[in-house]
Amino acid sequence: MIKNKFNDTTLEIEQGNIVDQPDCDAIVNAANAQLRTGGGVAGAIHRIGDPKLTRETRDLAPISPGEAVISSAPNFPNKYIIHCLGPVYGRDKPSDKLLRNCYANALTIAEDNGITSIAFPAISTGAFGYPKREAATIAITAVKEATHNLKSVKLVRFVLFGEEDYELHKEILDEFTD
Ligand code: AR6
Repeated sequence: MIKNKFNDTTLEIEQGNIVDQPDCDAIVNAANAQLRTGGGVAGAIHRIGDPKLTRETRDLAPISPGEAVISSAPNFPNKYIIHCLGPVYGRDKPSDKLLRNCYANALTIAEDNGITSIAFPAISTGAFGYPKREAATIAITAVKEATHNLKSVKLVRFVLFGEEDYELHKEILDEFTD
């Protein structure tokens, strides 16, 4: 795990599973527009949270690329799940802006709900095909920019499934270090 502080917020990069972040108030789902179960992150989250989770999220759907919504976190140790719809790379444009919006909107919702710690997966980099290096740069830039306005959120953790993704994020965070 590596970490870096921007303003009053610590940014952590960790290798692991998004469904196993018991010390975070909120975890983020790399959702689909209908906020249903799916593959990857959405599958892992809904396997634990359903059927209660889908009963709750179906009233919040559909959402558009870049948008984020919040639900409770049934069967999880966390208080909330924030569901973000990332852009499908090459289809939802401008992809970079839409991906940035996911992180910015999720953090705004976190602030509004008094969340102090939040864990993100690498949104759009699985089924949605976003090139990993570009996505990692956008994610870290978006969080770093958002820290100027964060009061409640003190910890933002990026949870990377694979070792390669973890190393890539570490490398990019290093580039951001003054
Ligand atoms: N914990 C952390 N990271 C994970 C996990 C996990 N349990 N599982 C996968 N990843 P994806 P997307 C990584 O496909 O690209 C779904 O089917 C994965 O290696 O979950 O935003 C939904 O229903 C990848 O780097 O999300 C949507 O239709 C990253 O998380 C669609 O996929 C994101 O992969 C969303 O696609």
